[in-house]
Amino acid sequence: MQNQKDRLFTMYEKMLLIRRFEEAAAKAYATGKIRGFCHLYIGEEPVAVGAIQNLEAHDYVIATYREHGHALARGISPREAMAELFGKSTGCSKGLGGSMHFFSRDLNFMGGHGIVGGHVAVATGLAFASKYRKDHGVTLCFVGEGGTNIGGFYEGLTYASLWNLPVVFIIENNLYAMGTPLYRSQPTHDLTAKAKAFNMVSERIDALSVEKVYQTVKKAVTRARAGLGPTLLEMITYRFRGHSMSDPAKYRPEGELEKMKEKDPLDTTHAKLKKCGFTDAQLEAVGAKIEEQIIDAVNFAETSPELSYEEMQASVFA
Ligand SMILES: Cc1ncc(C[n+]2csc(CCOP(=O)(O)OP(=O)(O)O)c2C)c(N)n1
Repeated sequence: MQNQKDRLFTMYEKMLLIRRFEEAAAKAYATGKIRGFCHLYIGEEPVAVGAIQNLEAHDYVIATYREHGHALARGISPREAMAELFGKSTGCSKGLGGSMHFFSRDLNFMGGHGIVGGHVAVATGLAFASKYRKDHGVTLCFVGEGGTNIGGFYEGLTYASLWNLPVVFIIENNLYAMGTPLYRSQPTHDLTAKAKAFNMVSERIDALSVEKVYQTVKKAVTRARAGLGPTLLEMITYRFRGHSMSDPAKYRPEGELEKMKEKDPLDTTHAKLKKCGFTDAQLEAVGAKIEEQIIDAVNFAETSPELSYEEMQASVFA
């Protein structure tokens, strides 16, 4: 088991990998190498990293279309992730899914889902499978705050609670559902209020600290693994970019983004690591290693072949 200091270093490394991956994806998108939808996770890194750090190999992760970060945190390689964005056969979904549909059966990473909130019911099914097999597996389900207004969310939470399933629902509340701010779409600002209807344990936290996310999810995962049932967590976070690559994000109040950037979780974690005794050289070395990994991932994606017509056809039901 890692001590607290080393765990923070590991989580910093993962957050930095996600940040640099997303920056490279934005660049490739701007030059037309990535097409279709592309939703970046920049600013929200502590949520996926802190949460997934708690998992074992037989646990499940399921997420929305903003899932590049969760996939990398779960262990999908930057090469496979970038190749998926480029639509290449070497991608984690063979280039057939693209940005919104990362998938890995080996890593129990069950997507990548484009239908807002629909995957919450799938998460409940995954947790049911773990309980049925009695393997003590836990499912982490990530959903946006907008997704909590959707029918699938209520269906998923109802059965998770009724059947006491080992699942942790994590609301990634980044304050905007596309361009709609929270106050225009939700009658309550405390989304854990929704847990009461399902008699479910809940907690709401400021998710700018990766260590805080880790500790909060740890409690919920421990409960789930012990057969004590589901938890609903609300994590207050912020996305630094628009909803997708085609959104200039003009709907934010002036100065909000700049204020949030002053609390950039990567900067605060970097500062914490220095306080813990990590040297500039150590932190620069991790940055350099990640830069190399990202350059390698982009080269790999660029030079990988596309799927053949026959291979594509084999994936189509007619
Ligand atoms: C069922 C459904 N309705 C609408 C959409 C269009 N849509 C895509 S993303 C989105 C906003 C979702 O916001 P939120 O759940 O808060 O997640 P975020 O993008 O902020 O991470 C909407 C309405 C969709 N994909 N699926």
